[in-house]
Amino acid sequence: MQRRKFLKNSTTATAGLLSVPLLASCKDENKNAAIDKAEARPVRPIAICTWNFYNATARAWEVLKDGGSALDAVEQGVMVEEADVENQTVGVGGRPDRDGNVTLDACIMDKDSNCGAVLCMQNIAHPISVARKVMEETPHVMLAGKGAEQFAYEQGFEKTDLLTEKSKEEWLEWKKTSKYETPINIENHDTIGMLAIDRNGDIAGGCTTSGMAYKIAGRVGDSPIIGAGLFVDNEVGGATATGVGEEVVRTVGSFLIVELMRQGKSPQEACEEGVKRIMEKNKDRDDFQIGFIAINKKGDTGGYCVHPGFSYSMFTEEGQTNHPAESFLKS
Ligand code: SD4
Repeated sequence: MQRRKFLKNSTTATAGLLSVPLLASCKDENKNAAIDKAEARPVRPIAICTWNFYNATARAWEVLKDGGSALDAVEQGVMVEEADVENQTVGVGGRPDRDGNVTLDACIMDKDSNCGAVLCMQNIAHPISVARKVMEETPHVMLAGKGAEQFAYEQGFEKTDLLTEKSKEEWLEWKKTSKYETPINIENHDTIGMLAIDRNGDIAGGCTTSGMAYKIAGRVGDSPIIGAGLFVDNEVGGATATGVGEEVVRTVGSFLIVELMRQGKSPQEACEEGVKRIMEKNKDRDDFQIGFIAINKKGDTGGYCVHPGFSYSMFTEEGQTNHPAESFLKS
């Protein structure tokens, strides 16, 4: 049963033919200044993602430049990392939990605030696509564990062994001490969260991860939690997170950032405030990394993190760029 019918308006159907369509005007008198300014600007398709994932934004751009939807762009963009065995925080090749099982989390959100998520799912290489199926083919938002896996098989996904030799060897080595740490930066964090705007000016987002390495079996972080690891409001913008998910969940970080943008903050200011809120709750510790990225309806972007070392990747008609993010702590 298909719960959500994607009723496309004529703008959606024809926008791919227009070279520089304008953002649809918003009739709400109470809309904030950030949205007001957006009306005057031409839509500029754009994809941004956490970290330095050039191949992922390049794939998303392929979709966007051909007039594809932001939803397709983020799904196909993050799938690049899910398939990359060298990325040990996402999809195939992800580091396992402490029992040696790779468990994946992902969520996706579209321009109409539809969303879907899978939590703690094993044996499926592309959790983002299963999350999209949850969104489009079920009356639910989240499926977890065995139920998510079973649903994936029913939808035609194949069983895949996600534990690579490299991740297995590292896990066996880790077991000798079994010390759980959350090291800072890309050595242990390379979750991908992606946000895109398409030629219609519509925003979508996706986030996918294998979570924290050597977590307790069953642990779920922020990445598949709508509002924490990802949030999109097509009227305002989107935000997504990487880092220690427990800290992001505590402040519902991505939702917070979108709401701050709604109140008029720029994506950069909103990301900074999001990190500050987390640090205010952690007066006694700073031994973790969090990175937020955000985009508003105009296509302005921002990124901010706790420790230096986080960056985000961007693809627009001007090409690809990487943006080192400012950090709350300077060293
Ligand atoms: C989690 N936020 O499961 C994820 C981990 C992460 O890069 O971002 N790693 O908490």
